[in-house]
Amino acid sequence: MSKEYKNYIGGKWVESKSGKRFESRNPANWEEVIGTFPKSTKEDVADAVEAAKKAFPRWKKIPAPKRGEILRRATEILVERKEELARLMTREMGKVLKETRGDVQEGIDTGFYAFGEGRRLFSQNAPSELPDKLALTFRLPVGIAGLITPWNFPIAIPAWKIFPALLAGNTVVFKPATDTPACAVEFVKIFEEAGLPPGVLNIVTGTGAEVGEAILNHPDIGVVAFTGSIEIGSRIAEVAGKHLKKVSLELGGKNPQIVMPSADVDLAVDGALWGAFGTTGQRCTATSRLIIHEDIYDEFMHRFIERAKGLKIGNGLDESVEVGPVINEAQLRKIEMYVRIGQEEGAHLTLGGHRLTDGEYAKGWFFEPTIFEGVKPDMRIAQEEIFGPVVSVIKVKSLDEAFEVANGVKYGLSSSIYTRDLREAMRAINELEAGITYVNAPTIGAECHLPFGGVKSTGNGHREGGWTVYEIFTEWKTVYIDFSGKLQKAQIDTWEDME
Ligand code: UN1
Repeated sequence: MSKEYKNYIGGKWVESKSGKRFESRNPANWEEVIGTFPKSTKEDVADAVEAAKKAFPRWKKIPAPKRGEILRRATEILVERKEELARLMTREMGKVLKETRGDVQEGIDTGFYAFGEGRRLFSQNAPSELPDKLALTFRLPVGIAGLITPWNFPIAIPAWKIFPALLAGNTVVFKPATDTPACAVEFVKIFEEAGLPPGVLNIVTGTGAEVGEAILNHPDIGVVAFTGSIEIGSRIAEVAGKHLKKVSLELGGKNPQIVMPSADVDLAVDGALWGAFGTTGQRCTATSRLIIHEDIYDEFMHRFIERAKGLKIGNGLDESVEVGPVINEAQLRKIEMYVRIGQEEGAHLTLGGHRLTDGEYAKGWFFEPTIFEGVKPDMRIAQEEIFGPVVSVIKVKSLDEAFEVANGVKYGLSSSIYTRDLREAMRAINELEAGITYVNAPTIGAECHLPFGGVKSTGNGHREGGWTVYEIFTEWKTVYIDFSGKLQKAQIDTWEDME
């Protein structure tokens, strides 16, 4: 049944001033409309910013542990709704139920972590260089946070941004991806039910070109956090730079899994299957390059291809399905384009490469798990993010060559090495240019309480997750308290003057 959803601005559910709507459809069956949503404009964003601005002074004054309690209530509601939201997410976004449950769970973990952080938000003190003077620091909220999120983790990624932004005392204008607005609106309803004051969290649905741009260009938004593509990310950095906004970007990857001859091959195959084809390859942490040492190549590839052939593709609501559809037609076309590019570049298409259209697949965006062998490191299929169930396999002669290949891309999010040799593992930790390195585990599956993000063009130096996300959503205030009762001069008074 299709629902009519609205924007949530200043504690009220409202239509867009445009009067227009857009649809969200099920990628496993495009005849199913999940809901219709306001196609919002600059004016709607201005209203949301106004509401967030009005709510900010009061929200900021509530002590962080008390803000945390409201977020804990929201998280408890999320726990109760886990199954319902997971089912909605599978219908709206396509990934299989086990994974959508995991997605909601990641939101839950993040919410409880933020609740705990309400009693921490640690700052540091340092000795003053002058007597009878204290030097302290505090974290302050930035102000209004503009949060722009992707469709591949429809609850987890909004949760990563919303919970810490709110806990730190910011108010929020949230623009979810146009492919998953139902999950986003349902998530916002939970905060309303938990008693979040009006205006503290606002959602405005619509396109990047309208709503996203309006957020970027609004002078009253102090910090923008975005997860998505390099193209949009650099546009955001450019505009935010012009307006001197804080900005945090997480922009994808071309994540390698290295397999060395000493590896437990079955474990490495398990990891590669999950990393490359889990979430239909649509994670920014997905394994999109397998870098396999020549001595183990045939053994690994034989088992990997056999297992990949057996993966069950279908509607994610069927608990036995392992690989759901891709998100939409545009994404499917992009994957098809990369398959063509790979073939033209001379890579060998070992498995898959086609869209599925028969029977139950007829009305969905299903694509076969796809393996390219004979890939050279400089081919486009080894360099560019495809964001689908496509993995490029590169054969190497040594660990040094594996590092060179792994590091030879502009991205640097996640990475993995399978080896039983401690020296190889330690070298990988040192030498892989990535924000995350796994040893004997796949490139996906980061945990919410540790820093998440990447180096090089994957981001702009920030880390979401863990304690580091609070650097994004707070500003430091340094306080000096001089209780000497006289004028003391830093850098000028000597210790003899102080005696
Ligand atoms: C993403 O794809 O943008 O580490 C996030 C992982 C998940 C998060 C992925 N916890 O794979």
